Amino acid sequence: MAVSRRRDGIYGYVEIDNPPVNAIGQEIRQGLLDAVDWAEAEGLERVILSGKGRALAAGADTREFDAEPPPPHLPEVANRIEKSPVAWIAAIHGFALGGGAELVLACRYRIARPDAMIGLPEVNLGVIPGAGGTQRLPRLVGMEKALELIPTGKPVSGVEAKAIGLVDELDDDPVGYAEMVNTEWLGMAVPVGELNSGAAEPEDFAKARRAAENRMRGQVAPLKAIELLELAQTASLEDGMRAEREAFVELRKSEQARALRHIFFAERGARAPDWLTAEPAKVEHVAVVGGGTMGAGIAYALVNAGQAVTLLETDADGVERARGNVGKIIDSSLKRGFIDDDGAAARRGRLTVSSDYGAAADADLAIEAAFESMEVKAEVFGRLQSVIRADAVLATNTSYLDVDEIAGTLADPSRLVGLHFFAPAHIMKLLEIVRGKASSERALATGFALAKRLRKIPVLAGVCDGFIGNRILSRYREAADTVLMDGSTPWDIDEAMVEFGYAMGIYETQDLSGLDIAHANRRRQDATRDPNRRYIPIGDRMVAEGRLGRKAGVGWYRYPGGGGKVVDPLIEDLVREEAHFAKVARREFSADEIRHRLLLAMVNEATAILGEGIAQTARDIDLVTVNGYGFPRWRGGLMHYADTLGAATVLEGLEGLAKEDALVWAPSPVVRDCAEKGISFSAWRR
Ligand code: T1G
Repeated sequence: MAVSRRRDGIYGYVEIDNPPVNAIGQEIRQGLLDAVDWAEAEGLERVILSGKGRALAAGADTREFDAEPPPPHLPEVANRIEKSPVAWIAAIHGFALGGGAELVLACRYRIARPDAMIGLPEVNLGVIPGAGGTQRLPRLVGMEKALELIPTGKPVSGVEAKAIGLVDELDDDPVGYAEMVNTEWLGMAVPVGELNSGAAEPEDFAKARRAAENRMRGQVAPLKAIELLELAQTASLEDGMRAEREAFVELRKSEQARALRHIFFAERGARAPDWLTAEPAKVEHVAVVGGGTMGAGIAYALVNAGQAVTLLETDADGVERARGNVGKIIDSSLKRGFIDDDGAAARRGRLTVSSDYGAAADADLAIEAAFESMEVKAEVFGRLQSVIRADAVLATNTSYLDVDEIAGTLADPSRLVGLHFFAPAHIMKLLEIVRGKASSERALATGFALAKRLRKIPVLAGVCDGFIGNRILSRYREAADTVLMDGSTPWDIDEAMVEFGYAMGIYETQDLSGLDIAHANRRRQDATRDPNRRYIPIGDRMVAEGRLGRKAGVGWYRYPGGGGKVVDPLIEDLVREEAHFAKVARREFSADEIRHRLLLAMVNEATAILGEGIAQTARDIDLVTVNGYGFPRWRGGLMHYADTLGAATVLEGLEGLAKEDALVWAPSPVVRDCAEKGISFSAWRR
């Protein structure tokens, strides 16, 4: 890790070298400061700043953020570069993000590769640009553009950067171009800090605030960034940067920033467990069985990652439907510019759709994504194992069914693993890798290797009803339905959880997916349900009334003309009637009480999952809840949030609720254990 520097004549070359992403830690900051002194002492005419390896710099080293980062601080480095009599030129390839972009803004001149990525994404980590970004960016690209980029954290490509004036030139060899920049021209470049900061209309700031409050509801950093941009219109660079620094230091210590850093690093730490040393199968050709929504999404994710795919269906009609489903995704990716015509052709070229299982005979892996019925899955695996190579790994995408039972239908159960994708499978990053009792380590390792290839977030799960995420969701739904029966409404419950930070409440979400899915799961559980556990029938009543959700035009809400949701007073009558039949004395529930119950229900279920070894760590539960179930990212995940409450508080809350229903609210052993030991849920280990 270092900042290397060399001279060639009157040119200086300064290169940031801190693999893998040139994060700017203390050593890099010191190295840059030393390079400014060196260039001046050598009387150089220019310094060309670049990054070694894949990019210029990923930004400040966020691993330093849990404590006061050691000096020198990045604002000082940026200011020294800007004020130096030696002109610094930024030569940008790969990404220049956060502090990396702030160094670029401090340079006198900027050249980028067209495919570079430049941005100030700090709000995604719960902070704001802390080294001049909020003060220099509007001076360079104008306030309206700065209002678009900083509160959203959105990066721009090199081409877009050139178009808005964030960089001066585009070239495939930014360093080479920097060597040819005309001296007089360079001499005329005005330091960004000396430019006037563009102003914007009050309505522009109001619009940015509304956008931040809509899209990043509950988050502090985007609004603070807008405040600092507003200040940049009138304050000197020095005063503006002072205010920015104070705000950054404050935010860096905030719960939201800690939560967002937690999930950022948790996602990057999601990989095969250390004990899993088996060699994964080499996977080049994958069979996917079932070309419905899930199967088509999985097939696209695979061809998108360069894998050959044979998508199997039952008959000619099924083949056409499947081909159409994947074709729709390819066309959409094409239309949105994610791929070009050649890319689309290459993906189509890697896809075979057939009703002949023999077409998958040489597949290295088969993923079953057929109808959620044990009979169908048994039939699919029976056919697969009769044609596919004996060393091929088999996987099921089941959301709820028992992976061990499916494995039991195979001659060799050890080759089966669960790969639970989340719809849409080519977009959602979460992948629950379900370990059956018989799953071989090779099969598991193959699942993790596939996750890496697909750039998914893998989480190891044990076998239980719903694995990790769906089991927590079932408990969330049960707790919500209980509050509904006992006195609330779907919209009050949804609003309470949206205020907590969910983008959408559980009732509106269920209307999207369809009430029949949970209904089918409740029927499947009838045989094993604890007869002493209070059963909430309202969901069954809804299905009985044909209120299946958006697809039926009515569910928990009504969707007139297929449009947006509207509250439906009829629901209150249905609930009142069911409550009457159940002899429930209904009462009011405040939003706080709704949140208290629903969140404690989920935390308790999650700790039970932890205690049973279905999930390995609290961090894994955070990955699942944030990346698969809409838990607010800026709260760090369900268990990170539970740790902000503390185990003792969770225990006390559960014991309070247990007075009304001891069975449903019994604190899990892990809650008791953490409360007694005074440890966090994230520290708990089996
Ligand atoms: N600090 C420390 N480590 C980082 C890092 C960072 N900023 N960015 C990435 N890493 C690690 C990551 O944990 C992983 O580690 C490895 O690098 C590869 O990352 C003062 C305050 C740059 C687009 O928000 O968006 O500057 O797992 O798997 O998919 O105003 O990383 O290998 O041990 O993500 O190719 C602002 C955050 C910081 C950018 C690369 N910057 N990073 O994506 O690789 S705050 C950011 C990213 C700041 C200043 C402010 C992505 C990437 P490991 P990766 P990737």
